[in-house]
This record gives sequence, structure tokens and C-alpha cells, in this order.
Amino acid sequence: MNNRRKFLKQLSGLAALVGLPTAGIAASDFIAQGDTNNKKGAKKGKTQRKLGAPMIVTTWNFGLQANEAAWPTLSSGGRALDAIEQGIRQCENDPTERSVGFGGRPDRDGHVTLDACIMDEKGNIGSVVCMEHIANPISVARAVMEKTPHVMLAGEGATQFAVEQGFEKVNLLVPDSEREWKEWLKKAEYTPVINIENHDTIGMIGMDADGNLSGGCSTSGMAFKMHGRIGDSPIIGAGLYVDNEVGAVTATGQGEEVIRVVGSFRVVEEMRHGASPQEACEQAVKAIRDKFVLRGKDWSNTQIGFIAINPQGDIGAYALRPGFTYAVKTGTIAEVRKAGYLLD
Ligand code: SD4
Repeated sequence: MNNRRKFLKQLSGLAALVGLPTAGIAASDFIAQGDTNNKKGAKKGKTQRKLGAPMIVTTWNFGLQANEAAWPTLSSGGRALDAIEQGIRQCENDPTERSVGFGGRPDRDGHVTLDACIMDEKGNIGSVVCMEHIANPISVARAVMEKTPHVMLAGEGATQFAVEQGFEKVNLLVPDSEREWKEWLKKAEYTPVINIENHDTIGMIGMDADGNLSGGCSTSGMAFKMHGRIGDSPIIGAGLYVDNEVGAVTATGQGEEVIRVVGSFRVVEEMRHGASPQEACEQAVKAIRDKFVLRGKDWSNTQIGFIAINPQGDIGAYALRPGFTYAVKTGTIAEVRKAGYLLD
């Protein structure tokens, strides 16, 4: 029994003791302090929402549309995991989103290789890395989670598994991406520019009406990366982590740096030790800054962002630099917010 259910059981016992009706006591009947403030050191208690009310938070502006695709499932009492898969698929299927799924930018050899992972409220996980020819890696990751004894499949093995599962093989390289790649080949300089060519990983975290948390993450990775390169996005603990009692977190930006600090797991652990989602995201970004300083590396072209939620409905978001946005959807809110940041 999770803490909330224990708490509700205790409350229902208490209600019986003082002669109140106990039938129908649900998580959503109790109000918790909530905080959807995106500023540095967000203040607790600024807004209030009910425990167990469905919510979904997604990286970047396109999160707004993805949240809309996820919402019917959440608002009708469905599972957060299903909502996450539906929301991310919307983004993967959009050829104009050039760093996710169909239409993603290729690596420097012209291959569109996709990374994705998914995690549910029970700690079930699935992941695909460097997978070609399949438009919905988030669904293949879910199939890895539910239909294999493994948690991660790579490259040709991932594509083979997807085809065996009935996924269609497609050409993921759209004409616009091909044109950009050919243009890039003229100089073939690998100089990632933050918030311009590399910014579109979708990371989505949500809570359903039962108060269960899930998350997913999907990307084509850094544009024009080396063939075979894998970032943080499909790595559980780096690009995504969910602990139903503590919170859900996902990351975007320069994956190498997120992996270095096991970013999403780190944010969850900060929350486990008492930090708010906002404080926890800030601490992880600072840890990444500290690693740059320690290693004496140039970070002028690096962007990292985290988003986090906890079961009480508090939201955190923070980035290394300006420009990171995220979309929030609840029963009453559908908006894009700007995350706070560490460096100008
Ligand atoms: C990666 N984290 O492959 C991804 C890229 C990204 O916003 O998130 N861009 O490293």
C-alpha cells in the first residue's frame, strides 16, 4: 500500500471514529499544498490543487499539443502510462517536429536513429536506442517493457523486434531534414547550437486520477551526431525517472551532461530527501554546472533542462540557460511556461 493510500485509510478510520461518513473517501477529496510556480526557489502553497487530480507536464512548446493528445485519457480516468504514450506519439508522428520521431534530423551519415524510454508507476521500464525506420519508438519501448524479459533493445535488434510486433517500417528522413543534412555536410562541423537545432526532445510526465505517476521520453537526439551515438533520453535514470511515492522527472538538452550526473534519478532523490520539485531541478542543474567547472570544459553552447512533478501536484522546471519552455495541462490549465535558469 502506498503512503497516500495508507494516509487515506487512516483518515477514513479517523472519520469513522468521529462519526463522519466514510464511504467514497477518495484521494481527490483532500486538498494538498500545490505549487506551479516556475521561478527560482518557488514558494510553496502559492496555489492549491487536490491530491490525485490528473496533470501532465511536457518539455518545450510542442508539449501543448502533445498534452492535448494525452488529456482525453487522463480526464476520463485512464492510466497515466496510456496518456503518456498517446501524447508522445502525437509529437513523433508530426513531420514538422525535427528532433522527434518521423521527420527527426539524421546523424552525420544520414541515418535517422531514434531513442525512447517509458516508465510506469510500478517501476516497469522499457527502452529502445539507436532504432531506425520505426516512427513511434515510445510504443516500441512500451512493447519492450510489456512483452520481453529485457528493458532495452538497440539498433537492428530493436527494429527487428518492432517489425515482429507489427510496427510498419518507414523512411523517417523527410525532405527538409535531408536538405539540412546535405547543407551541413558541406562543412561537416559539429557545433551544436542550444535551443536552435537540438532542442526538441519530448519528455512527458503525468499523474492520473488514481494518483499514479508515469513518464516517457522520445528523441532523434542531437542533430548530425556520430552514427551510433546515444544520449540521455532512452536511459532510465538519466533522461527519465519515476518513483510513484516521490515524483517523476524528465530531462532535455545535451544528453552527455545529463548522463554524467544521472540527472533524472538525481532530481527524484533530491525530492526523496525533502526538496520540492523546483528545488530538486535547480540542484541537478547546479550539479551539471559543477561538473563543467571541475573538468574545465567549455559550456557556452550547452543547454540542459529538467521538469519534475510530485504526487501532491507540485511542478518544478529549471534550465542551465534561458529559453527552456514546458507545457502544463490540468483540468483548468493548458499553457506554456518559461523555466527559470542558472546562467545568462
Ligand atoms: C540527447 N537529450 O540526445 C537529447 C537531446 C535533447 O533537447 O534533449 N535535445 O542528448
